Amino acid sequence: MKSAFPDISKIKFEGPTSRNPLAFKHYNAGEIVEGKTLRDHLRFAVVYWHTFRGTGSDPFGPGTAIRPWDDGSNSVSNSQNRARVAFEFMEKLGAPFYAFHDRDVAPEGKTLRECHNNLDAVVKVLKSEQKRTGIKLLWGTANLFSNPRYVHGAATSCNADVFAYAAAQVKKAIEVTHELGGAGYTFWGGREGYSTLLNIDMKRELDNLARLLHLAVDYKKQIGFKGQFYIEPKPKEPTRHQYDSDAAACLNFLREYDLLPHLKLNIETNHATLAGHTMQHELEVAGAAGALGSIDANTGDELIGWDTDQFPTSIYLTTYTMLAILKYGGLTTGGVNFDAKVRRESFEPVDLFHAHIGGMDAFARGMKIAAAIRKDGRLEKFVRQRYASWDSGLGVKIKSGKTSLKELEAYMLKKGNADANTSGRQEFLENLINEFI
Ligand code: XLS
Ligand code: NI
Ligand code: NI
Repeated sequence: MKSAFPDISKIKFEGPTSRNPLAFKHYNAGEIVEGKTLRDHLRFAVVYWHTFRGTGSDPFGPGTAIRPWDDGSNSVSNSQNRARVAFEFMEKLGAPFYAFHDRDVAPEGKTLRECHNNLDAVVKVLKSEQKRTGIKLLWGTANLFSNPRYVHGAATSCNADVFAYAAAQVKKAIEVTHELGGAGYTFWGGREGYSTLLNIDMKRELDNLARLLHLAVDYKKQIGFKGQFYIEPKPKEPTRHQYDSDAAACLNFLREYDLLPHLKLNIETNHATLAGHTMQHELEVAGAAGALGSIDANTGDELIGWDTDQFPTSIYLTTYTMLAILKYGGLTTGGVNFDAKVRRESFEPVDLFHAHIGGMDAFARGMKIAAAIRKDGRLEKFVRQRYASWDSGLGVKIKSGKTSLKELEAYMLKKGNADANTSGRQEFLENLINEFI
């Protein structure tokens, strides 16, 4: 096959003093941090939908991206060729994983059978390219939102036939993910939400959403797929309210429908901020529930109120993200998945390299900084000491559940007033973080 990136060779680590834009300054894949290589900690993944299907179109104009390898047709052969290009890109970049929707990799057919056949034809190429390069599938998913049949949602559609179509698509997508040895499978809400409550039976829609997930859990067991299932929170866009609005809402939904043992969360930075939270907050909520699975690494724009899916370059963001991830035991099945796209103005193929190199370097730095903060220990010690009253005497008694309002009243009546508080030291802690950035 003719190279799609003839002027670009394998991206190498050249260290922080390098001025080569096509080299890593911080991501040294084999470097050991906290007992593991950066490659194994970060598990970087390239997303097929933005990187190989993104055109740069926006609501005000068509695509601008120059992709010389793509003939622009919706043919299976163009899709197969694109798959080979994707692997050339990932190989040169040194990304160990990728992720896709069924409809990113293969063209939609007129019937479900045609869709299945198209997908199979491209999966063949993906499989052989995985074998050739050693690049693995982080997760697969089904696109249950682009086709007009999903106008009212997929699992939450008012049309039972649409639920059936979605179920069939999920079944097939899980099968191909399994065939490709995928480490996981993601459910993102697509159009599972509403634009107005005037036409919505919310209870029925939520019941149906849970029903589809249960069917998927059953099927996964049936075919012996061992990958991790994820649910990806997002509060709005495309609908005004997405049911999986944030980590807490997802956890509540999963608990209510007995799904929590079967799904973890895939937390996306831009979705966190759209929900009015920080990434750090969402990671804490997921982590505390034992449900932190994977991350969609990107960032929003502070001045634009939608999912701009930009590549993450803020060292503060990556540091706080890695602090939370390390605190909860690191990424195991999940990864740092760049659900991010180059700007419409960045239309050349080389921009795809700049974007991913920058994101990988930002995360490698965040990882090393987080590890240094943890090794230093002052931050952790401060938090531990802040809660010291819970580790002895009265605190232990309250925690053990062996007390009552009456007893606590008697204790305080005798004492007269609570012990004095100590300072929260926010500024001190912010300065401490800056010592490492
Ligand atoms: C959209 C989501 C989507 C999921 C995969 O906002 O981030 O890209 O990650 O369906
Ligand atoms: Ni995402
Ligand atoms: Ni998103």
